[in-house]
Amino acid sequence: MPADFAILRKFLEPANRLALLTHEKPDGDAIGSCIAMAVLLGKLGKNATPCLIGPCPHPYRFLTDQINCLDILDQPIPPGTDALLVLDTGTWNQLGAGGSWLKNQDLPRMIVDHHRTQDDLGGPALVDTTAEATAVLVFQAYGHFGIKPDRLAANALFTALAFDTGWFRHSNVTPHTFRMAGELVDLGAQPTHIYNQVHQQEPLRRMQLRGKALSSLKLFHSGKVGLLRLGLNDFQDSGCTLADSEGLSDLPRQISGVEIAIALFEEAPGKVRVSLRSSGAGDVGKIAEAFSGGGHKAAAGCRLEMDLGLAEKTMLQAVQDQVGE
Ligand SMILES: [Mn+2]
Repeated sequence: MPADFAILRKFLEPANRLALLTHEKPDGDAIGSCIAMAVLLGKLGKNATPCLIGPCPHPYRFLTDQINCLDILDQPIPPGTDALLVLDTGTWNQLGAGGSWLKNQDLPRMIVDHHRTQDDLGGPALVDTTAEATAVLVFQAYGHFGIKPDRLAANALFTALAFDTGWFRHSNVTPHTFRMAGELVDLGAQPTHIYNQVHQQEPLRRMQLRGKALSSLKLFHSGKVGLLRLGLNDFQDSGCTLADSEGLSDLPRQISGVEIAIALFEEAPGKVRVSLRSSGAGDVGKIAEAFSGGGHKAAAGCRLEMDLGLAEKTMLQAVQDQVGE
């Protein structure tokens, strides 16, 4: 359903100073949409501040460095704030610690989002589930108000669009996605610079951990299951923590024929974090649930209280039915 921007216009009319909130662990779309919206509201003569739940993740600082952003866990809401916009989420769960912050604010609020799941956050919502990213709605808002994104906004919108489409690889990409990307480049967006900032700033320790993960890769169940494992010593040797394992769980799926990926990360002696991915018919959410974890059909996780060796046997057995072995 196309978004009705009259609702946004009406909501914004009495507002002069807005705080823009997005979900916890903000990604490219969350941060890019907030920044582009803050620029738009500035051009409409309003004062708008992106408010993040925690510090801005490093890959996106090239954007947040160019505009005043707050960390609401650390800083108070700007005095005189008279309205709130929530971008790229519509659920209390996704707001995490920002949820109680939002509940404590006695201010009108509106939601701008593209996710299907929506709670009642206490205000009107502009939701278009057909949009590739929330940034698509923010870009349309520029059109609605007859304003052109400046270079910062164009870079922020491009970052958001690229992030939520996996750099134009995911199945949500349409001809519209490429047209919007082209328009943003016309407006000054710099895709090469963005890619370098977001994806080519890895610390050496993460690359070394990736090397260890890659050399641990093994195939099981006629090549339909790929498994990698990292022990406590692997993390210690490369100076990494569990947080550095982000993104590694996808590696086994890149092998031809692999339908289910299992990644085992030893977080403490006798404690293993399991990450599961499925690219075929298998439902890894069900497997994780059987071990008190959770997730979706294609991505899920759980924790096991056992050593790595036993965790490997346990998970290989658990996925067996899903790959028809
Ligand atoms: Mn999004």
